[in-house]
Amino acid sequence: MADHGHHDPGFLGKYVFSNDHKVVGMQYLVTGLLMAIVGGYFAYVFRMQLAWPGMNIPLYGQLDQSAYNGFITMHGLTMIFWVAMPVLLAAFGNFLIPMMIGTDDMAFPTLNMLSYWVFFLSTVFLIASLFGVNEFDRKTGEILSRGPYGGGWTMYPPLSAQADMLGVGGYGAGKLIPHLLSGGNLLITAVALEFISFSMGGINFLVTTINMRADGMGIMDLPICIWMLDLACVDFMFSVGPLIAGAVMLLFDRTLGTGFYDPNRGGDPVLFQHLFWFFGHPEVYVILLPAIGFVSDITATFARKPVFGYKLIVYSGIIASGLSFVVWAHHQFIAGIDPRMASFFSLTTIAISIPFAVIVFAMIATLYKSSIEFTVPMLWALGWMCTFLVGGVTGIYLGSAGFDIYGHDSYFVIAHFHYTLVPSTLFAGMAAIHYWFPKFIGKMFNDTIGKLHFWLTLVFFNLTFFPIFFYGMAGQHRRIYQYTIDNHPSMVQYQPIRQFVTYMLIGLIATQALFFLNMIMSVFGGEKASKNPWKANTLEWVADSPPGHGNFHTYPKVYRGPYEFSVPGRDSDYWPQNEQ
Ligand code: HEM
Ligand SMILES: [Cu+2]
Repeated sequence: MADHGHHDPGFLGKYVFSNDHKVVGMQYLVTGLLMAIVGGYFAYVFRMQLAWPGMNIPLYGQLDQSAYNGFITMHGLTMIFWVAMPVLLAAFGNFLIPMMIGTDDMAFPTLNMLSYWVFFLSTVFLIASLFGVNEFDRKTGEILSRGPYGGGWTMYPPLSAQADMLGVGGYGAGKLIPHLLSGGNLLITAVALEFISFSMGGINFLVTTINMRADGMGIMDLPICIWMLDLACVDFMFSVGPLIAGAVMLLFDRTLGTGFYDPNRGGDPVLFQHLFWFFGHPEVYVILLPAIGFVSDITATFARKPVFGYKLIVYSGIIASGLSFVVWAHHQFIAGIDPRMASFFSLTTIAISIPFAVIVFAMIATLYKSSIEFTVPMLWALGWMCTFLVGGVTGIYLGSAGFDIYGHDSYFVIAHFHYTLVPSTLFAGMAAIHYWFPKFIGKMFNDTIGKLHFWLTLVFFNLTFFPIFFYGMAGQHRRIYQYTIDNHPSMVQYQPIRQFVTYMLIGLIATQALFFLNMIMSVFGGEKASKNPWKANTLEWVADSPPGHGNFHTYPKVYRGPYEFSVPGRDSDYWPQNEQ
């Protein structure tokens, strides 16, 4: 605080290699938003192929089958690891944790900076993997074709472990290099770097919350949003180890010719599925939990009511985080697991829906009999509730093995998880951006453009993804290049729906231009934000907008919980945590 800011760090130190948590947060946010454009572009290209097979796609050209596989793989990976996680967890974790607990920075600011730059490096590897080596001449080492890895975002063996597809065998040592630079190897490296980066971030988040809370702030005075960000870190850090081990073994299978996963070499491909989903399921909560946190906080502010059941929400979050480690095999019901195991995982999966249902009901109870202010962040928060509900409920269907044996790998699954991920990343992410942007940039957004952006997104999102449930139920299999009379005769009739949802996707993507426009307009010409434009209680609103280096002029003291709205007998309808 007092000792901050008396030396001039220069441009590089201030904006590039800064260890100020707000700059690191902004770096994550900007990288995440740019990657959203990349991920959205992939989706546009492969959806165009599905709607009008073989067409010359504007802004791309003709998409051949292996590029199609590459694009669906890269879309999934990019959206989950380079958009949802950096925006929801890393950007907002960085912005909010120190400010909401009333301190000047993270516990380990240098580690924090390093976390971003390792993430940046992972992004470079991800982009490089788009141009990875597909085929090369084993004798001369000459590269014959390039392209992204196309084995799906889960990278299941045996396909992903097949060394000979990649050129292993019969090459001289000098010809090794092109093979090592295959899209798959670059991708595994990118994901590994990303995990290192998020582990550094996660340690920082937890240590900061545990050790650096303002005077008087007990853990039950933390905003729900901080609870959820931290639980997401716990989920991430306790689940990522097995996947890292699994990924190293996969890399060995691909490069050194080991046989962990390849049955021809004595391995077991299902082992990878276990290692992947032991991480993969908690990972979906790494994305969901921050979203729940943002929505809870924003709902309370604009309902002008205390969050209903603070403890209930916190405990439900803890229970769900714990349970998230014992549901993973619901992704493997058709992998030949023992039916008794399948029953166990069905039960745990249905059980885990209970805490989430509790949380959503608590949010609805917060809204009950309140006078809602329909601001732009509140609209996004309400939008999250309505849309996520569809994703949560369809998850319960899929969790019962009997249904999933039919539904697995169909477009029903695609529709399910887009109704969980898009609400959490786009809706809750937009809620958070619109709510906290005035604090971090010091400018307000334009309300009219904000509302237009919200309503158009809501309509286009539903029209893009809801119809997919129908052909999913009809049995349309995912990861297919085109549905022809020869390969999928019963699916040909759905071509008009495939075209419709593609038009809607273009609408959805185009609508996002409104957001970028709004952001640019408000940065350069927006109305100046006051310290506490929404009249909220949490500590970040005590600081200037935007907060200077060190955040607060003096460390705030905390006297009460974060949600004391409409307290009877007070003149104002809010009561900041730091006011006596
Ligand atoms: C109420 C909670 C949820 C339940 C009960 C649930 C259940 C399931 C089940 C059983 C599957 C496997 C379907 C199959 O492959 O046959 C699945 C797939 C999936 N779910 Fe959920 N889910 C829930 C929430 C979420 C959330 C919050 C997210 C993300 C934020 C999510 C993301 C996914 C993804 C990405 C897949 C597909 C993975 C793939 O095969 O590529 N789910 N879900
Ligand atoms: Cu799962």
